[in-house]
Amino acid sequence: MRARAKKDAVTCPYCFAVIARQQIAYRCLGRAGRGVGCDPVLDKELAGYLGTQAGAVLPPVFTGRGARSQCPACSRESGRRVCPECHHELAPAYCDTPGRIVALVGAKNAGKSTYIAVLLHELRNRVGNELETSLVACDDRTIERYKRDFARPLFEQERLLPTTPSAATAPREPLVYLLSRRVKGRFGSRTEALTLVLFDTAGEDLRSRDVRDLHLKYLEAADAIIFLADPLELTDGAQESEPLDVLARVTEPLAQRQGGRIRVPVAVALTKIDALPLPRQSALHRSRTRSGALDADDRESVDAQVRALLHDWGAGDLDRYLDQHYEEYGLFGLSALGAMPREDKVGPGGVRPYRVEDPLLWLLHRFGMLDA
Ligand SMILES: Nc1nc2c(ncn2[C@@H]2O[C@H](COP(=O)(O)OP(=O)(O)OP(=O)(O)O)[C@@H](O)[C@H]2O)c(=O)[nH]1
Ligand SMILES: [Mg+2]
Ligand SMILES: [Zn+2]
Ligand SMILES: [Zn+2]
Repeated sequence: MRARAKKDAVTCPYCFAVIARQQIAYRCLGRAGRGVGCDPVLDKELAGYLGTQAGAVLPPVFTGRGARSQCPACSRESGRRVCPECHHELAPAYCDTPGRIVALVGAKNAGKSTYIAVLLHELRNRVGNELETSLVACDDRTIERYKRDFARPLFEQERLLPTTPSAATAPREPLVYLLSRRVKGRFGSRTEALTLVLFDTAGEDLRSRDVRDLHLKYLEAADAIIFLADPLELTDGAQESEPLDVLARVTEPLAQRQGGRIRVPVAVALTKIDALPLPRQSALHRSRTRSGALDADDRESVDAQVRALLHDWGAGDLDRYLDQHYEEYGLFGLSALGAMPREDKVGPGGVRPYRVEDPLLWLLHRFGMLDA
């Protein structure tokens, strides 16, 4: 397993290189604003990372020290920090408090894109207010892409999201957010953060071994994993379980690298809970009380309820597989849409999510960022 990020090391959330803090590089500000400064040139490292030269013609990268450093070519000071490996810009907030990396995976049609859209929306609004967290996008492209590919279609146009194209045909770039929170400790309060690195992976990519290796670096860098599964795939008694198959493909390489049970906590969430005929008194239908903390009793009953469902459906092998391979896992049930969609639109009541934040609350608690 990757050496746990030490205080003096930062993991680039784009290429996952582990960088000593003093090695974080700078990009010259160029001629922006005032006259003097370097001309833009093709940045080969960044172009390599992006897979295209578009957006990679920029003022040069240089090494230095401190929060700001002087460009050796033009003498202009710059505080714009970049990864020394892939040259992607690193947000100042991320350099200051690099959070634990949370990765998200799931099979095709598991509900990943919808979940990403709704989770971020909730963290911005209701859940963010309740927990007093702040959510900051770590780069401009994250902001643009979230609006264009997720928020606008789902919330404004109320259309379902299209199938995510494979990484083999479309460039793959994560949405990177820093979710931070003031945590009171014995010696005053401090800011702690989770870095949500959300690759909206195409489910089909995790099925092919080749492309899955692309995601391996991502999974190896993760401090926590959220695994989404479509319960309808588990209930239909198919002899080949797609969710388990994908989970195994994700788990095998991690297990091989580190030997023994995997220590990274994994939150396994059944999506589309609204589509299940559940008894009224089900914990999954009960709304979580909004207390600004993790409700341990509620957590236990949801975990137990999902486990019971899995066993009822004859999908107990998923539970056993998790137990064999992970030291710590939590079972969750959630609904991003809150109701069955009609054709390509969300239900008539709009997007009414429930329990989408539960896996994150558990992880926040797990990382000492939230009381129980
Ligand atoms: N009932 C219900 N259906 C949902 C929910 N979330 C997603 N769905 C359905 O599942 C379909 C797939 O959701 P996506 O979010 O696109 O799934 P994905 O995992 O991104 O799929 P790929 O990109 O193809 O891998 C949607 O078009 C909806 O029909 C939910 O909360 N409730
Ligand atoms: Mg998708
Ligand atoms: Zn990088
Ligand atoms: Zn310069």
